[in-house]
Amino acid sequence: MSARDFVEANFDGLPGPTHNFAGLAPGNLASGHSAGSRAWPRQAALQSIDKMRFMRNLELVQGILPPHPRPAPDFVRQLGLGDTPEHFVPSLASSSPGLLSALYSSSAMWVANAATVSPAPDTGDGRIHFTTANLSSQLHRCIEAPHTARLLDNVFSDDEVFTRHTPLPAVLADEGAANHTRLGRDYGEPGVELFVYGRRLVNPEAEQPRFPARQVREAGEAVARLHGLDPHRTVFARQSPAAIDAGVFHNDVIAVGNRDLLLVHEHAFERQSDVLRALHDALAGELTIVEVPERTVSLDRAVGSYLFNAQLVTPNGEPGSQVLVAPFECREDAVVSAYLDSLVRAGTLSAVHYLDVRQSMKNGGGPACLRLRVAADADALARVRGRVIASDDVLDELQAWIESHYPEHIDPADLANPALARAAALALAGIYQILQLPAPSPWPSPGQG
Ligand code: SUG
Repeated sequence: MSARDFVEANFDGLPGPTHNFAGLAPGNLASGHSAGSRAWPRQAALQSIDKMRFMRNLELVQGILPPHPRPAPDFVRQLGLGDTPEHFVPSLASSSPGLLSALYSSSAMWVANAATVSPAPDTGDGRIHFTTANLSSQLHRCIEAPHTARLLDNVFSDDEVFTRHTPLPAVLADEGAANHTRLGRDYGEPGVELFVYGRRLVNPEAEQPRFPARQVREAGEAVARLHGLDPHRTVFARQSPAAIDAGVFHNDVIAVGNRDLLLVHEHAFERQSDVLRALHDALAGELTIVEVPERTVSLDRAVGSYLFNAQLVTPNGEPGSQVLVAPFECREDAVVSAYLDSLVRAGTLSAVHYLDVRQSMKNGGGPACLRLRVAADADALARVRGRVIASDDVLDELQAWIESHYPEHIDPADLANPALARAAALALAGIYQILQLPAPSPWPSPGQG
């Protein structure tokens, strides 16, 4: 297999039937702004299907990861709440509505937070490594980790080419690939992996004045060891506290890289010039860094438009190209769209495309949040289990199922009705069947339990 046979597959998380706006994520400005407003789960999932079709038309390998069961049956049982929605939903709705909305969150759609993935050429044993993220800094997100681990165990089960690591202990808060960037001219040659963190667990820096720093440095260090990465090809960088306080809760809100190109805001990292020099040196100079100045695109504008939460991709048919897939919100911002046009004119980007993922964006998830990158060769991709590599047929079947089984809209008060939990379970069962993945266990019927 030559380095040329490697591609980057993007696995997208499908929004779930209980997608709602609950304002659960402090430091994520969009989540706060949307809190309590009406959400449109069917539209969210159809926007995701359209996105996957769009990426396939760019000749990219597209994967699909299903939504998680909600309201989180395993977690509900662990908390001693039983397992019958008709019992625990109404009682939580009155005693602990915040917990109920966490249980219902569809946040697993942002699979950039599902795991950290290192491609085979970087790892100690020459296999593709996955570490499921524990997402322990937020209640509604830590619920995801056990189911994500099970999904990755099912989909990437072939031990000849994949190695999977369980989530790190919760105290080592880890938010997965959203704080990880893999750089290198070719997907099939050893690259350099950048791990970004917000705080240290041991000898911590001063507290953030406004918003919490989610990722712990020691988590990235553990992942790098577990994946057997070469320490000379691993770089650690701390997020700038000012960026976190401006709403950069993950690094992928302020930087995006692909192969030998890194697009990064001037205020992304602490000691930014040292970080960029370390990356440049580790890649022996084979890296183009575009540092976007504050005077051209301010931090606030970057967070508002999600300019950096775009997918930087190399379509299969265009080796060497760098195409940016950005959210619609970037096109609507005259300053940002003019800036992106200038990158195309300068030849840094071959093209910029804009996508409508507004339902996800309203909770702070742009195109890049919605996907998990897995660089792999054709052999490894052929060993992926389930029907999770998107084809026209799979996407058509998913679309038809979503149109007939997803709720059109959800208001906060709807979470108190156990019928939503039943409808969500039915909708989910069909998705798992279409993707040929083991079905999550159903709720017991109302009479039982
Ligand atoms: O963790 N939003 C997610 C958005 C995650 C975006 N992912 C990346 N940047 N890779 C979060 O903040 C909002 C849920 C709510 O408020 O209902 C939420 O969890």
